[in-house]
Amino acid sequence: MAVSEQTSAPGAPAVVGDTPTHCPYCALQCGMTVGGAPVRVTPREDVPANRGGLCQKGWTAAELLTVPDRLTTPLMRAHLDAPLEPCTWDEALDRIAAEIARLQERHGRDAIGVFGGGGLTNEKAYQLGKFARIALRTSQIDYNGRFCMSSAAAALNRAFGLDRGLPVPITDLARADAIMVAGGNVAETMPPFMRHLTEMRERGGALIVIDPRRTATARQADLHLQPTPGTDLALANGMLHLAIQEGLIDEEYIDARTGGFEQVRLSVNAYWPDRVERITGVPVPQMREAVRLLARGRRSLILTARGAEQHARGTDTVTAFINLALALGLPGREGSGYGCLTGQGNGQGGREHGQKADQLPGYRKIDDPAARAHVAAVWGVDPGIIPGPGRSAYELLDALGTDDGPKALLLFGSNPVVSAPRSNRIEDRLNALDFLAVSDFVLSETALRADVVLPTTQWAEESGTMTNLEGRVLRRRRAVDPPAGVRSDLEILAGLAERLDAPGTWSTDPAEVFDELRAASAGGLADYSGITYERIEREGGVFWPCPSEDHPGTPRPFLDRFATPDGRARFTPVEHGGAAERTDRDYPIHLTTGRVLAQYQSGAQTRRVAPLVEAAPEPFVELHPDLAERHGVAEGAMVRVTSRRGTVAVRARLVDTIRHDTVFIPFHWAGEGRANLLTNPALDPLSRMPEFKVCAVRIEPIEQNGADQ
Ligand SMILES: Nc1nc2c(c(=O)[nH]1)N[C@H]1C(S)=C(S)[C@@H](COP(=O)(O)OP(=O)(O)OC[C@H]3O[C@@H](n4cnc5c(=O)[nH]c(N)nc54)[C@H](O)[C@@H]3O)O[C@H]1N2
Ligand SMILES: Nc1nc2c(c(=O)[nH]1)N[C@H]1C(S)=C(S)[C@@H](COP(=O)(O)OP(=O)(O)OC[C@H]3O[C@@H](n4cnc5c(=O)[nH]c(N)nc54)[C@H](O)[C@@H]3O)O[C@H]1N2
Ligand code: SF4
Ligand SMILES: [Mo]
Repeated sequence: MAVSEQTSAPGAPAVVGDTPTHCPYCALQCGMTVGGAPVRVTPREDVPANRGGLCQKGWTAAELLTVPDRLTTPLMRAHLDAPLEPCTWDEALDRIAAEIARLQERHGRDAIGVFGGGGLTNEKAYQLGKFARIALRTSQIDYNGRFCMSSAAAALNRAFGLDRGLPVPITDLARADAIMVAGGNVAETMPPFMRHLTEMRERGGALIVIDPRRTATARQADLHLQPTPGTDLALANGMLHLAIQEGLIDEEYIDARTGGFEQVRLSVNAYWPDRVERITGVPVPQMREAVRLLARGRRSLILTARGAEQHARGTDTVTAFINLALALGLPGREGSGYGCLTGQGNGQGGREHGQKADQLPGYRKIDDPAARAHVAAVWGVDPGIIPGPGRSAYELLDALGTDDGPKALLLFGSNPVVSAPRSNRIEDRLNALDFLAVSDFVLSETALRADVVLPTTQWAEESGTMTNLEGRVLRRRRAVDPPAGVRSDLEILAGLAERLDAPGTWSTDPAEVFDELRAASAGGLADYSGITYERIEREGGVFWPCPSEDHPGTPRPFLDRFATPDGRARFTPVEHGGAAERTDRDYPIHLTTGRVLAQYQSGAQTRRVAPLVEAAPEPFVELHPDLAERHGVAEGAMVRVTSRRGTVAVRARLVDTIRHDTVFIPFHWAGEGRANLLTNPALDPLSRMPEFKVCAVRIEPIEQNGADQ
């Protein structure tokens, strides 16, 4: 397909033709065709994930291409208090290169931080990691995936030796006997995913949902467990206790395929049902029913999402669910197992190619000499110049502008002013920087604070690959020409690498970068070396690992063995510790945060799409009518919610679907209603995941006449 070099104004993208590609948003990566004038999207029937379905965000995705405030020229601030003003690409890139040189000269290589995103294509994520390591030679790189799936990743690595979201193709789900979703509201976060669950239920399978709220997903479940936020670990241990007590565990499988069960068997002795009911608030008969449903057939899946994972004990919580899955004999069997639902468009691939602080491409460890030698050879550099591991995402943001932290930040594909925990602190840190550069296609709340803003291409204007929640590598295809004046992230990195006299090659062609990524990943855990653009087109995607061009790819990775040294899955005993911050007299209520259907993440994209704004115009706090009454809060009234870190003012939404002791605020909005002014950045010791899903708050009505109570 020929792509015209001609460019056009932002209001009217020149259409290349009807092009099959994938949605700009979440990890389901629904297939869609983009084309027509004006440009519109139509769902594809040939992509198993969505089979002709799209959610409201997908249906309206074409509007993203024509948002009125689309960035089409680089912007620069002459000095701290000066406004952002248009400049040329040379001026912008020269300024960034000069600031890098100046700050590294004065403070060393680690003076420059890099922050990436799980929405970036594999090619961009790879190039960004390489840019940090050999152009900047900084260890200070991490990305927003740390806020997303890092706890599941750590638990998957610990148990199975491999971090792959779903262990089976999505089409296996409909044939399951039971699926338990812990902390996922897929009816809003991946609506077409529900088709697979509905089909399973129509065939007689059971859906179990664990969520403190009776969500749209929970309403479609056969069984809904409604725990106190932050208590899933105890719940999973309690379910394992019951499985043992009722003789439902699979001893033969445990002997043949796992190690370490005896310790776990002993440790869950202490999780007798009544005690677990007291910790979690889930009645014992419901726990028992869940275990029976999971154990009754041979094909069951336990899936976790952010509700169970975004905790200071997230890794251990996921481990508790994996222990349960292993004891029931599920992982490594066709159509069953444990899986994590990845979140961002390239949530899976984004963490495999080296934008994480401790990783090199192919999911290699940056402190492994063999890994460094392999990747250095592909990059054409001495392994000695590749830095060691750096700080995790929150720690990196938290260190900005401090004595030993980075003095400048280059940011691609994230909006931490809205999405980072304790975001007022992160705003302060960003303000303390000597220099901030942001690449984005809109002026996000973070880009607004930058010294240089680089206008970049977006999904339908570029090509590359994305790895969806199944581990299937897909092609993102260019469907329209980008507006005049914008450059791709690959072009931006190449322009900077050239100015910094960086070693290595800096192609701006995604296909060439993908070929280099294949070589860099060869022999690693996430081996993409057998995947080519042609194969992806021909086969409708290829599952990694895929170590050679005649390898079929790996839709079900653990059928024969796990990726551990002895091929066995590992049990690890884990203990309930509860939320990092307890409720008390001053802050008596649990706050949890999450998503609504019509908004995406920090909202930088979806708050610019009119039908989505109409559907979800403003932040709100969801609370139970009984709790509202106790606090004198009426439906639709403005409420002040306060934690130890900050205060927000949001409108009350009274629902009887939430626990009495818990309130919920979605995190998609900036300003006064920003949920992350409240959240607790307590970090998981292994994954460094912040505790987005539970902290302690109090609520007060705000009087209509403006006076406070
Ligand atoms: N509409 C929309 N869709 C999205 C996104 C979006 O921003 N908007 N983002 C994408 C991304 S990056 C991600 S990571 C996924 C996230 O997808 P999900 O994990 O499904 O989304 P969340 O709303 O963050 O959390 C899910 C549920 O966890 C529950 N929960 C809160 N605390 C707890 C707890 O302690 N235990 C349990 N068991 N549940 C709890 C919440 O009530 C919520 O209903 O969605 C993806 N899809
Ligand atoms: N309270 C609370 N906070 C949370 C969560 C929660 O559940 N509760 N969830 C967390 C999770 S799971 C996640 S994933 C994070 C996400 O939060 P963020 O990291 O802020 O994610 P986005 O809003 O998707 O920001 C992406 C930005 O990059 C831009 N962008 C998109 N594609 C590209 C690209 O290809 N190149 C460049 N240069 N820019 C691009 C977009 O316009 C947008 O401004 O939020 C986390 N924060
Ligand atoms: S479910 Fe996700 S991938 Fe599918 S249309 Fe909606 S946002 Fe896009
Ligand atoms: Mo995420």
